[in-house]
Parts: sequence; C-alpha cells; structure tokens
Amino acid sequence: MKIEDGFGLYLVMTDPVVGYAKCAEAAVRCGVRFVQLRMKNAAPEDVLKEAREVRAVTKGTGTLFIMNDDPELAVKCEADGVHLGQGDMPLRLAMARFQGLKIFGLSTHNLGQVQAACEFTPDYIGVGPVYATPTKAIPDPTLGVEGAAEMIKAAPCPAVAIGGINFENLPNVKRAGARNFSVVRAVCQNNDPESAIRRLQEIWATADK
Ligand code: TZP
Ligand code: MG
Repeated sequence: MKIEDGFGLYLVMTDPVVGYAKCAEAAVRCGVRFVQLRMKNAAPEDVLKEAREVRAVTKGTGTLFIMNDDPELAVKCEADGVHLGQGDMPLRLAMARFQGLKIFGLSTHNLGQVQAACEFTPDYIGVGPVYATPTKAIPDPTLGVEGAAEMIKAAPCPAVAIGGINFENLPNVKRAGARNFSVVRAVCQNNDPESAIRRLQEIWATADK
C-alpha cells in the first residue's frame, strides 16, 4: 500500500500504563496514522488477545494497525500490516507469503541496511535508534540526528525516525530532515496518552524544518 510521506507520529505501543486498547483509542482520537503492537516476550495468546482489541478500536478509522515481528499473528488478528526487524522473516519472503497484508515495514540501523531495503522496497522503514534508549533490550549503536538524516535521505520509501525521542529533542529530529517519527516511552509511560500525543503533535507541527 502506498503510504503518503509526512504522516508525523507513528506510535509504537509497549506496556502502555493505561493498557493497549485505551492507548490505541487515544491514538485514534488524535488521528495518529500508525499504531504498532509491540509486546516483546509475551505469549502469542496474550498478544492475540490485545491485538484483537486494538484491531476493533482502529477498524474503520484512519489509523493503521501494525503487528510487530510476526506476519502470521498479523494475519490472524487482521492487522493492516507487519513490522519486521532485521532478524525477523526476510521482507521478500514475508511479502510473498502474506499477500493479505497491506503494509510491510522494516527496521534499519545503518546505511547498508537502507540500501539493501531498496531491492524489495518496504512500505516504510524505521530508522534508529536516533538517541540512546532503554526500551530495546539489545539496542543497535545510536545514530545521532546526522546519521539518521543520511539514512532518511537514502530511503526508497517513507522513513520513521525512532529511539529516545521525547518532547525536548523532537524539534532537533525534525530539523535534521525527518518527516515522520516514532516513540514508545513518551506516550506509553504517560497516564494520559492523549495529552502526550497532542503535545508531541503540537511540537512537531510548530518546530522548524
Ligand atoms: N527500535 C529502535 S529504537 C526502539 C525501537 C523499537 C525503541 C524506542 O523506544 P523509546 O522509548 O521511544 O526510546
Ligand atoms: Mg522485530
């Protein structure tokens, strides 16, 4: 599916304090383009249970629902797409096997991976970690805004900057050339995810390019 670039916030949900369904509801109310369910190390039946709720919340809205890591689970819960890491099923294989999915996203952590992604162009790529983050168990080296900018320029599709992004450093991410960004903690660790999202959207909209 062709994704318009410049959608801004892509919300990745891991352990939201208000729960997955409520967090997704907040994202829908705010018109967030993407929500991803990222439940690392959770049992598949638990992921599926949350996924079905998130699917129900996002269905028929402008918010696309992406399952992390697992295309089979994505199909099972009728997600719009899947997000693959470099260690997950190869993109070309997932695209061939799971043609019912509309969107295939791919994580990239260096320029070589962005260039490799040009062969079987995903619908979007993640570019990160821009800044240090404790959210990933084994994070790749941080790119900094300059490293991320170089990758974004080389991307064959919309790119989403991710990793350690917060209210304070978000303007720097935009200034470096990002057209889209993603957060986990800045929204999921807030008791009021809707106000966190609105604040991020406001900062993003008013920051200089
Ligand atoms: N991929 C690269 S960094 C990251 C992922 C999933 C985690 C980002 O989390 P946070 O809490 O926004 O730093
Ligand atoms: Mg993954």
